[in-house]
Amino acid sequence: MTKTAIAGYMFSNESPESADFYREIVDGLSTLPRTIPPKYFYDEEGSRLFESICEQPEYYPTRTEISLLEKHVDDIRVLAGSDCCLVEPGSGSCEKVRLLLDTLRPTVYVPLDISCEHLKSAAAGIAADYPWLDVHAVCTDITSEVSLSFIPAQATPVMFYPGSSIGNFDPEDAVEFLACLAQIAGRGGGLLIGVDRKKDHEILQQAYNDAGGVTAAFNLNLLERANRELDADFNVDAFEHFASYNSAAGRIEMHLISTRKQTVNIDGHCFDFNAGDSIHTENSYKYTDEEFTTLAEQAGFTPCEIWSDSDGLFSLHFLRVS
Ligand code: AVJ
Repeated sequence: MTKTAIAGYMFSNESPESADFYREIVDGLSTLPRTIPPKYFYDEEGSRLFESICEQPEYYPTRTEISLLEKHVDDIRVLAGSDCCLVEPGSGSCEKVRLLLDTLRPTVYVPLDISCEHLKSAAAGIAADYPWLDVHAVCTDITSEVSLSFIPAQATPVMFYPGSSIGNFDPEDAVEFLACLAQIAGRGGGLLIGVDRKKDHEILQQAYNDAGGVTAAFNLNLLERANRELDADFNVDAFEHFASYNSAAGRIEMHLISTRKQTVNIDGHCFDFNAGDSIHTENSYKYTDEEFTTLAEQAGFTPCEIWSDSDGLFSLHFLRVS
């Protein structure tokens, strides 16, 4: 683990990224259905593409959540309390938290992310723009164990998990992850979380098949990344982006589909594909408010407040550890 500290800004690195990518891609392609975990989308290029997805007209979650945060920041402040420590797992570009900082005035802001360079620059940007704020960034895989022993004892931890990233977990795993957030926050701690709602399938379909092809590029970047970082020889032109709503499961599924019969080599491992064979790269579950509240209750949270937009596309929940 490496640590870098300047006044008011601290960075810790706990991420052994590349080795895990190699193991998980080889394991994921060795059994059917073939899978690659979505956390590997977010290398530098993937993080950049994700930010571009958020600006696409079809991708409503980001702008809808931003307007909810802006509209309800005073209510959020009341629920978060006057001495909170804001912890953001999967902080990405640290943009949304800016909507909260001036009003919440947390003692410490703790962004956690798997993409180290992206995290470093985003966290340093926050430290520079909010000189009164202590920023302690930790580069880590948030699905692994995270210890935040440096959080001041008197501060109330408030976990901030925007973007409906909870949708990447299967419901049982979501409960387990939420229970980890409850554990980090501790009794009386808070959780402010964005959840994408179930809705008209056409709206969902378009949000994951934008006309600009950015989501397709984001999906295909997984293969480019394997070629860049591992000794892989994916022919990226021989795979196609596919995203569709699976209404039985209540989730958008993203796949990469082989357009022809081909063999891919990854550092001596061979993987055969027929035309039409899929690599399942992401699930994005959609929840009614009732469904999500039930999951959160199973994880040890008590619901406090739910905000939604007038079209009912997205919901923002504040919960407290029971
Ligand atoms: C970051 C997981 C919330 O599921 O909408 C966007 C990722 N994938 N477009 C989502 C994503 C394709 C996004 N999350």
